[in-house]
Amino acid sequence: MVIRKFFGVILVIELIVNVFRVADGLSMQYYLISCPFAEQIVRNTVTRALQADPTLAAGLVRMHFHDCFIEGCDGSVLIDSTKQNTAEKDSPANLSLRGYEVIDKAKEELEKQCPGVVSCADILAMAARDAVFWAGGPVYDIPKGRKDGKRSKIEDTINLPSPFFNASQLINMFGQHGFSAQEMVALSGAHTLGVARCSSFKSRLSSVDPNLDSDFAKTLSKTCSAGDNAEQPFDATRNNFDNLYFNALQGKNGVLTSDQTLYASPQTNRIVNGYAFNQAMFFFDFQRAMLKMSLLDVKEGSKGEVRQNCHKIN
Ligand code: HEM
Ligand SMILES: *[C@@H]1O[C@H](CO)[C@@H](O)[C@H](O)[C@H]1NC(C)=O
Ligand SMILES: CC(=O)N[C@H]1CO[C@H](CO)[C@@H](O)[C@@H]1O
Repeated sequence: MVIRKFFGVILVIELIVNVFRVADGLSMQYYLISCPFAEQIVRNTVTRALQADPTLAAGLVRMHFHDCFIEGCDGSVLIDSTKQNTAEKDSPANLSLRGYEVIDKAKEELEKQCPGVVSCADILAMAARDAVFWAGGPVYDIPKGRKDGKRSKIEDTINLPSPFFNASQLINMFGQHGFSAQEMVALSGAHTLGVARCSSFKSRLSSVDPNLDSDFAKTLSKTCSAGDNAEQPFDATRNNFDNLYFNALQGKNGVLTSDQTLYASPQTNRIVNGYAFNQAMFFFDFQRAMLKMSLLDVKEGSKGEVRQNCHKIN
């Protein structure tokens, strides 16, 4: 009797595991059995970190983007360089990635609760999602089950878009990852958070740029008078996720060439106007595009590992 009950319970557990974890693939409930509080642990860690420093929301969102565009969303952006290998994070293109310590903190908590289970790639994807919501943006669920990659090379970072790109080049590069022009513009809306440093836009100031408002050009010059690392917020509310970024583009107050080109180019102008007019539409498109981005070239099952320490491969 007892034995039959015991096997019954095992059967039910197996059933649940099979229903929610489709082979090695990703799923919404991937950690339901193996680490039921994974989502809460990440969310609590992110919340605490952002309460202490709200500017880190931008850092987490940008880090997830850089992770996904190089080698897929596999935590490669988190790996440290070694004597034999210069990693992505030491590329000039990584510029000023921020928020590594938030991922480390979440990983530490997760390793206490369920050692060796939750990948760094999943932690980063969840943290970016939670940061968007914390800053006032849309809420959305993402599948989990990404495995961590074993490659992180500085030369791969040429696959990141340049702030000097025009709209055709942006459409082209995002197109290579399967995104439409509309999705590219929606994702660029992440620049509603955070700042750019003078070195990323100062070349715009050396001649008169017809796509740059003359008063805003003075603002940028003033920022740059404090040096190459001086920070210029992308819009008036750097820690709030809203659609003011798109309103800024309409006023020729875009910070990067790659921002302002979205308004200047006939290929994307209407999309910018749409998002500037309708924040709900921006939020809707953004969360769908982020979900899509979070699935770029993910490594499933034995194609990757769960790193013990997000800074290095096992
Ligand atoms: C469309 C092509 C894109 C280009 C050319 C681009 C370029 C840049 C550059 C140059 C900076 C400033 C870095 C610095 O000066 O320190 C920046 C910041 C940022 N980017 Fe992008 N980006 C693009 C798309 C995206 C996407 C798709 C996301 C996320 C979904 C994103 C999220 C961010 C965030 C949040 C910041 C602010 C970071 C901070 O304040 O720490 N960007 N981006
Ligand atoms: C965008 O840049 C590329 C490469 O520099 C150039 O060939 C192309 O003509 C540019 N497109 C527009 C619309 O300016
Ligand atoms: C060129 C550059 O800014 N590289 C930085 C990339 O990120 C790492 C880790 O934060 C920094 O140590 C590098 O200086």
